[in-house]
Amino acid sequence: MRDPQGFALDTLAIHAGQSPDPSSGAVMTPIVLASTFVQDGPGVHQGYDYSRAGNPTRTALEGCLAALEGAKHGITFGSGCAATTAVLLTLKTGDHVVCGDDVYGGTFRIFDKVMKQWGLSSTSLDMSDPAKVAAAIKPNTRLIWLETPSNPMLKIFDIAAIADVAKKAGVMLAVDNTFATPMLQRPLDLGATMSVHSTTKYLNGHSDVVGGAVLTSDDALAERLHFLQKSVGGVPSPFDCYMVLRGLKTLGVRMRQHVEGARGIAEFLSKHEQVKRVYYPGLAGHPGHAVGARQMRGPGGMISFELDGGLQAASAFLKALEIFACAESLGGVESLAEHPAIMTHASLPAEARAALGIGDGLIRLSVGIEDASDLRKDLETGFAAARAR
Ligand code: P1T
Repeated sequence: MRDPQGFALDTLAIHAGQSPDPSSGAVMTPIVLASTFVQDGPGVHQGYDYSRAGNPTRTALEGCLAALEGAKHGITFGSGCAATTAVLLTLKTGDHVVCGDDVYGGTFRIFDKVMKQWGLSSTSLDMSDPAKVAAAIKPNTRLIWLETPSNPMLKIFDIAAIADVAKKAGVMLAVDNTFATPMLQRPLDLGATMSVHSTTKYLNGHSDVVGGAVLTSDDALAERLHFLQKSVGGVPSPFDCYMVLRGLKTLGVRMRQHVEGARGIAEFLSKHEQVKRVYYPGLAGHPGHAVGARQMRGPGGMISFELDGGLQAASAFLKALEIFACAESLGGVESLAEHPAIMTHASLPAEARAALGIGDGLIRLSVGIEDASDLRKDLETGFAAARAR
């Protein structure tokens, strides 16, 4: 596709960044495994010299992701955590980050256990009130970082309002868009400086790749991120880039199915007597429902809920499931269920988990695209096991 302007997301997901291979006419982007590229003379090459610096399969993926997010530039990494680290490496010792209180445990760990020792400080807060975000900005703040919907409490933060705060303060806004994907939410359209992804999740969609990406239209930031990609070297393999490109082709249909399935399951859970509370932005009672409806094209496929009976009940529930696999991660075609306090968010201090509501009874579901009634039956099996424990 020569110019991605003016095409719908479903079309971009299949064609952006890609064109038939000129050497063979192959319709699918080739997986270029070469680590190095011939030069006609020193410094004279066809745009690629060494695969850490650039690779044609990676370029295709970066083009496709950038088009989907409405960004000028795409920079991909070997994991979502590598993408997050690259963003933080654009800052320097003494800088400060204002961070959403509810983020993936591994993201918190990068802030707390890696970047802190290099002199980067951060303040975590619930960003439901953008005025509180403005109040948390210090003279040395350089970045606001948030997830929406957030992991695992499915909080919704107003990207446009927080982008306004960022703009007034002259700081960057990074939105981790992993849970929504560009099919449901485009942070750059709402004023964010960059959209960050774990491509491991919905973008690849089949639980067989670990990867990450940053999408931005800021030329200077993109140049720095490309430099860091090459210099720090956390690059994705050409094979993994191909796999994500392949997964992206069905992103639109998958996301519509994830949303439809999750809506039904959230309704079902909200009426279940063993469920104390459901966290799903598609439910009218969710505190972020209105903002979510405004900034998203659908509430997504992730649900968390509080099961009655604490850890024993949660454990019996998770063990009894047959279709939902008890596993970390999310966003694949297959349904997953997990226990955030023990699994994905174990690196958060116990007090922080308690303050967020990540307790012993909290279960997070990644609703896959299996038959909805089979999924419901599976959850009923889990509830029966929790009752019988
Ligand atoms: O696992 P990795 O590709 O490095 O991505 C990290 C990451 C970044 N951002 C969000 C919102 C994430 O959810 C993740 C990874 N999350 C899980 C593995 C999980 O089960 O929540």
